[in-house]
Amino acid sequence: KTYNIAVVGPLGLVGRKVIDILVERRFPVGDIKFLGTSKNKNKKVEFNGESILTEVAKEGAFMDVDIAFFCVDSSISKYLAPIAVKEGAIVIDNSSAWRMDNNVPLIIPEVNPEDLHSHRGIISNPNCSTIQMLVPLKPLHDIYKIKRIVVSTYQSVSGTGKQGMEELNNQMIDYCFNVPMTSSVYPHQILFNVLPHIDHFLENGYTKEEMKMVNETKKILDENIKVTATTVRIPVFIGHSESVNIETEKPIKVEDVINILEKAKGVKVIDDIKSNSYPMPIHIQGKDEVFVGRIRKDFSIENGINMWIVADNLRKGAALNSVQIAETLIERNIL
Ligand code: 2RA
Repeated sequence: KTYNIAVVGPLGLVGRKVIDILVERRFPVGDIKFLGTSKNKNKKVEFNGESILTEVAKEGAFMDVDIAFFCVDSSISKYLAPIAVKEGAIVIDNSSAWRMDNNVPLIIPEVNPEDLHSHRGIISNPNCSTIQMLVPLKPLHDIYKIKRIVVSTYQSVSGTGKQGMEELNNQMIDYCFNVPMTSSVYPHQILFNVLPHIDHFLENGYTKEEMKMVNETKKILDENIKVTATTVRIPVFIGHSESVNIETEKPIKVEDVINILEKAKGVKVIDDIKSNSYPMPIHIQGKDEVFVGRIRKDFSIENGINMWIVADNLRKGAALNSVQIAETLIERNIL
């Protein structure tokens, strides 16, 4: 059996990755259409050696679609996803528009696939930094019950989209030619800098990105977990890194954590300090797994562990997770 697919926003970083990953994973695609703005109509998009022209994403475009991957801004998703559902498609949405909606499951296939059964047409893909944190924490939570998470992130500019990558690239060129750098995407220079600021500031003093990590973790893993986050943008093109500290209810040993994570689905442990081996963005680009290293005891509390988590934010943090959601829908026969 094959499924008719629409990719909404096929020219963005995540949309393009969804298209690549559908081919790579031999997803059972029947017909496929690429839907964008009227400005981007009739642009060529390659799919499996074929050149397909983009169409306009509008009412009526989803009549013959089984699964629509939405890789667009929240405002577009808010308006268009209900239309797609009404026309018979299941929407897998990458924006933050629906994540905290009680009627919309927020899914990481390795963590909470069972929540898919309650979907009413729209399924939300979590924020990239939440996804890569929860893939390794889920098997630990199942055994040791995590009480509190303290996370600091080191997020690449591709998390902002093409324009973030272009800004870092342009600042590198300006630096090389000794001309003044300009910043328009970020409030400060990103080259040679670190910005403790992702998305906008909220009234409570945290950024929206920080509160996404708090709220999404509660919705996906356990509403009783306490989470505090500091999210930071760094001058790396692809790959988000995270320093994660967990405090558990039950006693927890480093050797057991390593054993559990080595067997966990979607996780790869790289942890050998004697050979300076730990996960880094330069090595994980293009990889599907979530990489964990620097696993060590937190000596400041009774039951605590520190770890370093790195993943390709465009793949597991976005496009791959979306395609895995679609695969899980098929496996569980809930399309
Ligand atoms: C970022 N979390 O890295 C965003 C992308 N979804 O900015």
